Amino acid sequence: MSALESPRLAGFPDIGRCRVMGVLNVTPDSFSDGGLFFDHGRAIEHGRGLFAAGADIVDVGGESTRPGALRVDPTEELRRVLPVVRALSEIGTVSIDTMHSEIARQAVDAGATLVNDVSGGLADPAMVRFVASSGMAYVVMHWRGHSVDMQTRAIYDDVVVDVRRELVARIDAVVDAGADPEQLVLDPGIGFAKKPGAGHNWALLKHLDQLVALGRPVLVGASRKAFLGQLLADDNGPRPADQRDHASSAVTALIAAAGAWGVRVHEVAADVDAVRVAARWRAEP
Ligand code: PMM
Repeated sequence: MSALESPRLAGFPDIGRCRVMGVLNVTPDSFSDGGLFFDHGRAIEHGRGLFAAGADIVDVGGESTRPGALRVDPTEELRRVLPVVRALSEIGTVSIDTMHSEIARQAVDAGATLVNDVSGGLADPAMVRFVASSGMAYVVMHWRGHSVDMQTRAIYDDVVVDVRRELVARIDAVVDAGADPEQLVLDPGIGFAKKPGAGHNWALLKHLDQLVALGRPVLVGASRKAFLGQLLADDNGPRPADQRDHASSAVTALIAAAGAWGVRVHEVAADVDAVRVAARWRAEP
């Protein structure tokens, strides 16, 4: 496989550039858009807007995973996401951001075509069985534990080597459960058990080639995250989440230029331009 060929992902033809996944959190408490789209009507309207702005995928989630967040009852999570998944699946490609296999199953029945599990199958043992039996495309993210105390687990000898090794272990577990490797997308889990102050996120982004080299599509969710707020801090403290979009687009261009399959972002229009720049950059001999 040449550097410019993408690995195959079940159900997703190559589009010749990094995909843009728009974030749609149907939650009251996500770190950057919490509460804005908690109402189904507003969530669906925002999802339509993300597609209109050029999103290739809209990622619908009903549980905040910001550092310190508490778990949401699965019945409530399902109530939040299902009507939104159903409505948006009629107009575009939808992924379901959940750690629960039952929510993934119902979202897939409602039209979702990608399961985005930030726990990489660790939170719900039934998830890998569902992924194997359904044949759905599945995002395996690097994860060390639930959000409530995940930052206490951000201890690494070498964050790039350790995250890569732990992701390979998750690939093995999902494939051992019967999944086809062509179902899998890898994600370094920016901000999840990664300390902004320790440089973990920057190291993973700078050495993204180490994950791309595993031969599976790589998705990265860096948009508006705390490490950018810290980079852009001034005397008032970290730059607030809703003022991190220019930096997010710069990071998107770098991630796409490094050969990522997708970026998970909030400000879709700018990031579509950024991935187009990166595609042209990569095409130049
Ligand atoms: N980050 C968040 C939620 N879901 N999914 C994947 N695959 N990768 C991520 O980095 C990721 C995710 C948290 O961010 P949000 O509050 O903006 O949704």
